[in-house]
Amino acid sequence: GMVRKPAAFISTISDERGAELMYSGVKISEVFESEMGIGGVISLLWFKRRLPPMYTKFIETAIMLCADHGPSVSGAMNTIITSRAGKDLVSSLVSGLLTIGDRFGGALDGAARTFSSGFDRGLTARELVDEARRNSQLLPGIGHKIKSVTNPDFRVQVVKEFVQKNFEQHPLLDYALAVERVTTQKKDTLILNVDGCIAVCFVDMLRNSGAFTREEADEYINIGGLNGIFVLARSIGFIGHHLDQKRLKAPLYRHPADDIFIDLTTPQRV
Ligand code: Q5B
Repeated sequence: GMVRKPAAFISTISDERGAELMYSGVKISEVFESEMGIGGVISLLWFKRRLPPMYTKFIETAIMLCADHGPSVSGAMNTIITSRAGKDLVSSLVSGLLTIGDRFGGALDGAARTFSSGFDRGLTARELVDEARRNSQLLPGIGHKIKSVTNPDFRVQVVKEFVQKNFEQHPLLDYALAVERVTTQKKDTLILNVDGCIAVCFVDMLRNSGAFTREEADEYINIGGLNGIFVLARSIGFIGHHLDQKRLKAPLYRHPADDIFIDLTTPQRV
């Protein structure tokens, strides 16, 4: 009989071969008729299911809040400098995106793993903080360079209030807030930051929305998809910064020498 050539790869999220483009089995016409918005499109292409409107609204809220945070943050500076070096949109964008990681913007996956692991092992907030200190680890999702208890981050407030008002259960958010109460005793900048807050609320959505099995929820935490929210959101801002610099016809950037301490006297390490 006929033998089918083995496929080079398998893809399970979209299909453009028929009369209509499909996102995870949903026709593009239906995507528009149902007015699912960008949150709905993300839920189809990232999670292969239609999440209820409250959760697509949560995803959209997170994206809107993380779209930009001014020109001083690592990623925006990289984008601006690259743009001013005469580079194109894609180069400027990826140069900004490459700064996203454990310290800047990319703490969502680590926060989801750390807080859910502490919660699942039944550690108290204090025990989780002590464990991190014993292992000389910083808690992902805790701490901010500028924001503090006395200078709260409005973005965190919005996410927190949305989830407290709309999610039936939010045990991970409650746990992370208990951890924040411990860490802010040490220093008032050690707040639950925007990465951390979105991450724990995401875990609450994955675990308690009824849309995912527990195995699926754990898988999304393990494969590290949550940083995608910040990456996608901040791409909006980085593109904005690139266009801004081009519009301003900003020249090549060179950092002022008087802002750099050059010290050639430190002994060489061999
Ligand atoms: N300590 C964020 O550091 C920052 C601790 C901690 C336990 C912690 C730091 C950190 C984890 C990674 C994280 C996401 C680097 C941040 C973002 C998006 C953004 C950015 C924007 C946007 C801040 C002082 C003392 C020391 C430390 C201890 C610090 N963090 N202990 N767990 N997590 N966090 N990143 O202020 O005893 O004195 O040595 O890495 O969640 O990126 O807007 O800018 O939208 O663009 O320099 O919001 O927290 O703090 O290093 O002076 O630490 O606190 O061990 O203790 P800082 P340090 P000690 S949101």
